[in-house]
Amino acid sequence: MRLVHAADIHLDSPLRGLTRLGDSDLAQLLRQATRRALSNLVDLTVARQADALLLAGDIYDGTWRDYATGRYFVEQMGRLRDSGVRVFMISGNHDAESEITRTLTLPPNVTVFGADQPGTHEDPDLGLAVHGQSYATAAVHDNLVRRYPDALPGLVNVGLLHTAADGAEGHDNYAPCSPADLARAGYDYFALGHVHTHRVVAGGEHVAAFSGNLQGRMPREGGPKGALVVEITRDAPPRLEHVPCDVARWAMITVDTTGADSVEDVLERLARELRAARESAGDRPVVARVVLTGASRAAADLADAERLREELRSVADGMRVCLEKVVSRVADPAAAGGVDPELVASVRAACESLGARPDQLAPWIRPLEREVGRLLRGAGLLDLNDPATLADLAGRAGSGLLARLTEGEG
Ligand SMILES: [Mn+2]
Repeated sequence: MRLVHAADIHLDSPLRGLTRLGDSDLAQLLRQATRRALSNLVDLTVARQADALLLAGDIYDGTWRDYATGRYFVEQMGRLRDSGVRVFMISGNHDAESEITRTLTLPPNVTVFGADQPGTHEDPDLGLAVHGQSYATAAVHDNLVRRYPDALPGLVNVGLLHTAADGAEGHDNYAPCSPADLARAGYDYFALGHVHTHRVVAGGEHVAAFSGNLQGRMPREGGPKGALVVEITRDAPPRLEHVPCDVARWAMITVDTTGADSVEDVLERLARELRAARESAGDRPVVARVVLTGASRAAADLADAERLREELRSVADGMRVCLEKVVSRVADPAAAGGVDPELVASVRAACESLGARPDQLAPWIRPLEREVGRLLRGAGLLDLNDPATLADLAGRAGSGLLARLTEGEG
């Protein structure tokens, strides 16, 4: 059996940062991005000849501003009906029963689970049993999966759950549950929603996974976004394939400027990061937020926000990356109470010269040699007359000192 699992479509959700992009073609595309990603999901489901599409909540971002949002979803589900694909869906915190005030009738291939209690829908033709429960209200703090029905014998069993699972940074801790709770239901596959990053929560015989959201909507939702194609066979654990459905990529790019001596150095580091984001995005437009961190002697030049933005923009333009925002947190090493890189460089040079000519140490070593030289030699610990030993001691003292000077950096 082949299923496609998606979640967190957040259809027509307003994407952040669009005002900064003005009225460009890119801003237009981003406004349509969640819709186009849904249409890509339908294309994928049909192209892979999936038996069913599973939607694990937060299909909508909240109640519809007007019926156009609902009409678009109905239309896309209609395309699946025409291809003979069934759809099983639950609502999440964003589209809980309490949040959505408008409704439209969905085509008959779509099954929506109720919110009062967990339910099961069987499809004997497919040999499939789907278990799930929608959210009645936005904030669900109970462990819902504990009350999910047991797997039905002789069928492929799949669960739908909107959950934070065992916790995820940046996501409300709704319907929490452990991987063991999910495995206990004994389903072949658990399709999870809510966490916007693709992640396999439980492996082995009873697989549970987040598909992540379908389209990134802000810098911290960077990287490929899409759906999971799930292959379920009789004698092996389900196989998952993450397939991008997004039409534009977000990237959060942090450039550590520590040790960069000039704006050119910083731009070179940025170019490397942008190139990586560009390559992973394929043909899609990339929208990046750039954050500069660290302590650099270029801090004063980077402090001019307008110049910085223009400098960074020309690098980004060359890579066909759009800058959503530029944030500089670069500290001046001297002003920040750090150690002046020039001082570090002189200490390093002094250590090197001492290591090369350890006889310079002799005047300092002589009193020590008089007091304990014989004892140290006798114990086989140190020979203070041996130039190689002195060079080693000088080297170690130097690297210790340098480590103390630079430990606040980075
Ligand atoms: Mn959610």
